[in-house]
Formats: sequence, structure tokens, C-alpha cells
Amino acid sequence: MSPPLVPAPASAVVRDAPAPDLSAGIRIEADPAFAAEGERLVVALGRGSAPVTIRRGDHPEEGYALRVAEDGVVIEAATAAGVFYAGRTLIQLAEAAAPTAVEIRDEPRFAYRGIMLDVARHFHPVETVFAVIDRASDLKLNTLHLHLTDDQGWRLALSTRPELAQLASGTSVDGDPGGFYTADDYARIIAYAAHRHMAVVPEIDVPGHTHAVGLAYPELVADPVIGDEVREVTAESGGALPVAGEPYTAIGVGFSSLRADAPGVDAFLADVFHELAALTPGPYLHLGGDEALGTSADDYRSLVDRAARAVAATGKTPIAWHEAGAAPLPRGTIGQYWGFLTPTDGHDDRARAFVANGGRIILSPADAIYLDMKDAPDAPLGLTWANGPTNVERSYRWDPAGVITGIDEADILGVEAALWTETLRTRADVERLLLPRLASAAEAAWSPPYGSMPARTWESFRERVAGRGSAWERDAPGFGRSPEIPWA
Ligand code: TNX
Repeated sequence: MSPPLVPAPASAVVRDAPAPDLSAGIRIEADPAFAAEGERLVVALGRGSAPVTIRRGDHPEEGYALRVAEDGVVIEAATAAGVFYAGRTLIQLAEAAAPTAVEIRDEPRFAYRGIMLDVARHFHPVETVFAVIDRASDLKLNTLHLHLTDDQGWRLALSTRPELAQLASGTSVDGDPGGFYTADDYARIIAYAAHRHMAVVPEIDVPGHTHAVGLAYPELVADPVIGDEVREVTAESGGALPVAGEPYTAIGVGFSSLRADAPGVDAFLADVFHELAALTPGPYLHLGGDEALGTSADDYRSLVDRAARAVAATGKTPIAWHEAGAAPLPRGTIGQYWGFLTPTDGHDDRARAFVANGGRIILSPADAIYLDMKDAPDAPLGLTWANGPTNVERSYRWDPAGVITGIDEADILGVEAALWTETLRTRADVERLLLPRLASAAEAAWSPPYGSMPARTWESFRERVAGRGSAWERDAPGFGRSPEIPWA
């Protein structure tokens, strides 16, 4: 039997033996290096009598061993992150219907386990970001990718370029209120994430998705290129077509571009990425690069090359959406693949170009783990372009190593779910689509390969997810109670 855990651990042996009653609270005996992690477990489970020993041991970076037996709990790890993940597992066991005696050895399959949140289409306040961090770190994700800029708004105040937040953040899609993070807000997000062993990857999207830049710096952007698709999507969403110098509040994509020949472009890229690097402790900066349909192929290559060099000049490693594989990039640049589980239109070629250039790939297959796809044909929230409407089973039944021919285990840095917010206005909207499909992405990122063990099957997953229902009801009321899951 698989223990009631999400994501499934690398190995677990359930014993038919008495287990301690963790609901009565715990007392900790911890190696001093892990005292803070121990204290947070007491806060989560309550102070009581069940003994929990936390000690140092030889384990992989984020791995751990966890033994739950009648005489108590023993956690062993090499790092605070490992203890944190053992704690997440223990909390899930404590929240399960029946106490389980179990021996677990666990470690992540991939180093990068992410959730992307779009705060540009709709601005989302710091508290909503905290809620996303909580849900993601409970599922052992370790990266929050913030999509900070898009046609509809620029969401981070920069002291070198104050006009961006001042002039380009006022609105969201449908004319909903806009907003931006101050440097202090951004620092609070980073600290909140770091406390839960998550790094923040900020994205400034260039050269497309830059209409809002033109509200602050008209000379840096080209006139909107309005093709049939933008016309249709804008009309469907009931908005007005993009007009240079005016906020755009509909949801078309691919009409905006930086101007490759604008004299100020390199200074802009240098200022923005330099300040972003100074505000961001993690190793990565994301430069976007997606859907630049309003940029000629030559200008695209030139602008992506210059943006990626501006990132590399800060000492950070660039990440870019897979289209950027068509441009010259610093060696080792990471590619993020958003194509389908069965690649189309050469998207796989673009992804392979990153690997040929010494980089690795983050997999975000849109028809599996774009969480903003509608989860039912009549769903009030979400889009459908990625073979939608979708469902939980579709988000689960795939394996990262099986998506792109030639991109194998060692070429994959990790897996990231994406939540775009064209249709998501509130924290409740975000939570409605975040769960349960974020759990599918978490298993793809953390657990052994799909199909490689009894726990890594859809049948096991839906039972284990059902077991998380009451905790999610408490933490994210209104989350997506899919009919595919046998909720208690
Ligand atoms: C595609 S895939 C986008 C976003 C949209 C999203 C909506 C990719 C990198 N870009 O601009 O918000 O679809 O699902």
C-alpha cells in the first residue's frame, strides 16, 4: 500500500504495526543546526508527548529519511531543506485518516521544481503570493517564478527606472485595478519563500509582451502589429485593440516589441537586469522571449542576444522560454519549454538548441501543467488554447523524460507548472485553479518516473489526492474539487 502522501516519496515501506498518535502533539530533540526546523514542526503539529528526533545524516541535498514507529519519529537529513521536506511528509501523515507506521527514504528527482505566477495580466498582492508559496512548498516545490511584466502592466518598482512602475502599472485585464511591488514588497516575497526553502526567479519579458514599457518609454517600443489573431482574441475578450501609449486591457498576445534599433535599448536592458539581479538572491533571471510575433526574426535574435548578455553580465544564469533557442545565447542558458506533450511546430528543435549550447531544460508542457487551462467546458475561469478544457488526469499522465526526443533525464533541470492570470482576479480565483493540478506537477518534479512504481499511477494519485482534500479545504477553501477525485 502507498502511504497517503503527495508527492509520492522515492521509497516507503508501510508497516502493519502500531504508530504514535501525532494528533496529540510532539516534542522535539534536534541537532542544534536543525532547531529552527524542529520548532516549526512543533508549531504545525502542536506541543505534546510524541517524541520526534531530528539528526544529521548522510543524505542527498534535499533528501531525508523518516521513520514513524510506536516509540517515536526519527528524521535524518544533511540539510535544513531535507528536514523541512521530512516535516512536510510528517504533517501529511499526521493529517491522514489513520496513523501509519512507515519507513521512508526520499529525495527529489529534479533540482528545479517550480510554480510560475503571472502578476502582470492581473496584479496579485503580496498576501496572494504568500498563499501560493504555502501551497507550493507543502508539495515540495522549491522555486517561485514571478512573471512580472507583460503588455498589460509592469509590476516591480525599480529605482533606476521609476517611470515603469509609475506610468505602466495602473491597470489589469478588463480594466481591473493594477498595482506593483515596491522593492520592500519584493524583498518580503523573497524572504517568505526562502523561509520555505523556495527561491524566486523573476521574469522581465522581452522583446515581446512589452506594450506596457511603451507607456513609460515610447521611444523603446515599436508600433503594435495587429494581426488577425490579436484582433479576434481582443474582440472575444470584449476589449479595445492595443494603441501605442495607452494601457492595453484585453488578452491578445504577440503584437508588441522592443525596437532593435532604438538607441536606448541596451541601457534599458542593462539597468533593468542589473537592478533586478541586485534585488534577487537566487541564481537565475528569466528574460522571457516568448511569442514575439511582432518582432522580425533578425531583430528577435539581436534583442534576445543582447538581453541574455545583459543578464549574464550580472553574474546570474539566464532562463528563457524555448523560442529563444533560435538566438545566440550565453553557454549554459536554461530553456523553458511550454509546447505540448507531443511537440509541434519545431518547438522541440528550439528546446534542443539549449541543450546543444550546454544548457538544460525546464519542462512546462502547456497541455499538461498550464494550470490556467479550464478544468471543464463550462468552467468560469481559465483559457482553452492548449488543447483545453483539460482535467486532472491529463495533468498527471506524462513523464518529463518522455516529452522531447533527445532531452533525457540529465538534460532536464526540472518541471514548472504555470498559472497565467488573464481570467484570475482574486486569491480565490488563483486557488481555484492551483489545486489539485499543482500536485500533478509536484509529482512529476519530485517523485520517481511516471509508471515506475505502484504509487506513480493515476489510480494511486487520485486516492492520495483525495486524502489531501480536508487540508486543502482548510488552507485554500474553494480549491478545484474535480469530480475525477474520490474526495471523502
Ligand atoms: C501563453 S506560453 C503565454 C502567455 C499567456 C498564456 C495563457 C507562453 C510562454 N506565453 O502569454 O498568458 O499562454 O495560457
